[in-house]
Formats: sequence, structure tokens, C-alpha cells
Amino acid sequence: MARNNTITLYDLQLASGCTISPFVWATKYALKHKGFDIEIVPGGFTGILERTGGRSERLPVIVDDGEWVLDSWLIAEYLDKKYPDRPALFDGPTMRTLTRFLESWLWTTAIRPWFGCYIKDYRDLSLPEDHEYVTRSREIMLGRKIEDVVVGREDRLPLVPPTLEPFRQLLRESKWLGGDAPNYADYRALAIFLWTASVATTPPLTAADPLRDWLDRGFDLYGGLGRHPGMHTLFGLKLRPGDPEPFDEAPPQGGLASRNTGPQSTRAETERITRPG
Ligand SMILES: N[C@@H](CCC(=O)N[C@@H](CS)C(=O)NCC(=O)O)C(=O)O
Repeated sequence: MARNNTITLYDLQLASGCTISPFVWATKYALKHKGFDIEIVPGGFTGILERTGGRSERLPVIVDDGEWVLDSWLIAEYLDKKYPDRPALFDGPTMRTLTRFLESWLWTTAIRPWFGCYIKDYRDLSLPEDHEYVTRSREIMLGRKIEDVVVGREDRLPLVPPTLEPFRQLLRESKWLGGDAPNYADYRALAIFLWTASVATTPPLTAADPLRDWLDRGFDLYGGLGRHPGMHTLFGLKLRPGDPEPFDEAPPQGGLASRNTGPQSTRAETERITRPG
């Protein structure tokens, strides 16, 4: 049982002290959701193995009254199993599967292109002792020099917001992914944007993006958990002539977006799709 209601979390931080890792962000929110206080062990990319007494090369890691748990997903499962009387992170096995799908879609759609736009900020904002390791490891990962990867990002950044439309549609219908209250699906998705805010020295989303409401509420949770002074604003991307529309103004119609409750409910759509010319 967590002593003094406190769980120790090994953080992965930038020089400003703000968390960079999306996995650590999701874990911070999970611990707060379960009602714990967090004792942070600070640090950056180098020396993780030493800091964790040889137990892990990756973060997050938690220690709960002497019990070490590695891996953000396993930590969330551990917390629900060990503390079933506290608010649940997961709402059954289906939620696990769908959360993994949503997260991997967000990694492909958002993190992958943003990584290529913000990797230089990511390296430059890291702790001075991490620069060499981050440069070397990320250049191997990307197969190119960091400086070359970010060239042309002003042309690529405007292409990302329109691709997030399916996620916006989801949040048009529901206050949180978890319904009336956030759950682990919200935290995994928020973590993508918290990572982005930790490194984005130029904003990735337009000021009027409808995702802003969910994002602001998410960053404000638990006394402003996502509001570290080292974070950057996500909003304010300036579009240039020829850039695509960043989001749909009108709600989606028909098909996926409406419920068939009889001919009355589909008549307008039928007229629209059968009208000649
Ligand atoms: N499956 C792990 C992944 C953790 C992970 O990859 N963490 C990265 C940060 S995003 C890390 O520790 N990186 C250290 C490094 O790059 O050396 C989890 O969910 O916790």
C-alpha cells in the first residue's frame, strides 16, 4: 500500500524540468486519477539505468512502497489491479484494445510528422548532458542529420491539423473519451499533445482548433498537471495561401455520423444523394 499515499515516479525531463516522454505524461495522469501524490525523481535521457539501480533503460518507472513497476501500460494495469477501490483507469478489455488503436493512430497521424518538425527543439531543449546522446540516437533512428530532418517544416506543419479530423469528430460527441469524466484513453491521447507542447517552439495547431476545448481541460486537470512553465502553446499556427483547411467547420452528415431511426431520419440525405446534377 502506497506509504503516505505517495508513489515515486522516475521522470524524463527537459532542461526546463518539464516532462517530455508521452509515456511518463500518461503515467502522471494515471497516478493522479487514482488519487496518489507523486514524488518525482528528476532526470533526463542519460543515466536512466544508473538512476533506477540497473532496473530499466526506459521511463517511466514507479516505486510503490518498495515495489518497482516498469512500463507505462503495465503501471496503469498494476494501479487498477492493486487499487480496485479507487477510480478505475480501464473500463474492461474492449477499452484496452480501442485505446491502443487510438493511440497508435495518433502516433502515426500526429507524432510521426511532428517528430520530424520538432526534433531539433527536442534535442536543443534537452538537458545539456543529453545533447550528444539525443543527437546520436535520434539521427540513427531517423537516418539523417537532425538539421536536415527539420528543413521545410513550415510547409509540413499545416498538413497535419486536417488529418486529425476523425479525432475531432469523436470529441464533438463526448466531453471526454471516457464520457462525463476522463479515463486512461483520455490520458494516453492527451500525452501525445503534452509531448508536443514540451517541444513545439512553433505551434502545431491553429488558434481556433476545436480540439482546444478538450486539450485545455485536459492540461488543467489535477491542478494544472499539464501546465509546466517549460511547455509551449499548441495554438497559433499561421496558415498561408494554399494551405489546406485545418478542420471542418460543419458537423459531419449521414453515414457514420447519424442514426437511422426510420425513413424520416434519412430523407434529407436521400434527397441530397439522389438529386440530379
Ligand atoms: N513501453 C514503454 C516505452 C517507454 C519509452 O520508450 N520511454 C522513452 C521515452 S518516450 C525512454 O525512456 N527513452 C529513453 C531513451 O531514449 O534513451 C512504456 O510504455 O513505458
